[in-house]
Amino acid sequence: MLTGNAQAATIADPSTLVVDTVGPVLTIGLNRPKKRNALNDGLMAALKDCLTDIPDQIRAVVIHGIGDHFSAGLDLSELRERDATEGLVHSQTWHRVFDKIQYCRVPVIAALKGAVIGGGLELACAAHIRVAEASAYYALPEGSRGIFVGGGGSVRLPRLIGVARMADMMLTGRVYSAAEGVVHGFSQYLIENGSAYDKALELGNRVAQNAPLTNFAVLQALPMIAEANPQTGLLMESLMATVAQSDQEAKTRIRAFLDHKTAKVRPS
Ligand code: 1HE
Repeated sequence: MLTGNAQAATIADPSTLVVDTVGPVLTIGLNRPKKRNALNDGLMAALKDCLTDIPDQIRAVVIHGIGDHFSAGLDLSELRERDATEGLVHSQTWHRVFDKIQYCRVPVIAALKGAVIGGGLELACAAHIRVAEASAYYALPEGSRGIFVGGGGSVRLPRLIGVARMADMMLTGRVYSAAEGVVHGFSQYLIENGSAYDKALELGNRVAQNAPLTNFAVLQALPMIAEANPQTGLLMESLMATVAQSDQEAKTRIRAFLDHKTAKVRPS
């Protein structure tokens, strides 16, 4: 039986997000700058609602932080009140919210700056692309707070940076800079301060131009293929490739290339 605290987790607080539409991109700003965008129950419920009802015309999502930081992670003032049962419910609630990012219909890009800590890092890990400005830094202070990651971090982060690096972060409190982060897989992009949002928007507009089936294959099939045993993975790949190339959109795009009507692939 859930107690009052666990049930309260489902009440969304819309003021904790700033949501906007920029062309085909939905932008979601974490909006608790005075609390360094710490993730409280109201924000998590609002994020879930926002990701559940993505309008049809949206082709990409950008998640960013309002203020100087992406997110300081779990709102520790709420943690104080939970017992074990509520803690389990809370963790699984976070899993469901971050699953909505990972399994979103459209690519999700996280624009990172300042603190990307604990649950904030877990949120970023669920996105498909991470863009970090030079100010971004990554930490998992759960170890020193006597807790453990609970938002899918132990599943997603080792796949990006490795178990040993994550264990070191949790055991010793090691903090990685944005420059180190791009080398070790925390982010795919490293850019100058003040430009993470614009870069994420640019990438959002870029991925919005892809064939929807390509984005579907990359978001839904690729991660499962990568986790499957090789024989299963190869079969899944063949099936996905066959479905994608039989789509009219693919035929149109390949025809355009053969007719010299599309840009060539050049070094950037
Ligand atoms: C918070 C939180 C928070 C800030 N929960 N209130 N996360 C952490 O352990 C990170 C804790 N936060 C920090 O280390 C620092 O706040 C920052 C490095 C992120 C920013 O420092 P600074 O000097 O810019 O700000 P500040 O003065 O420390 O914080 C401003 C306010 O935000 C202050 O509240 P105020 O009422 O005194 O103004 C802080 O208490 C508040 N604040 N971070 C609650 N996290 C699913 S499991 C996931 C587990 C985790 O995420 S553990 C990691 C938690």
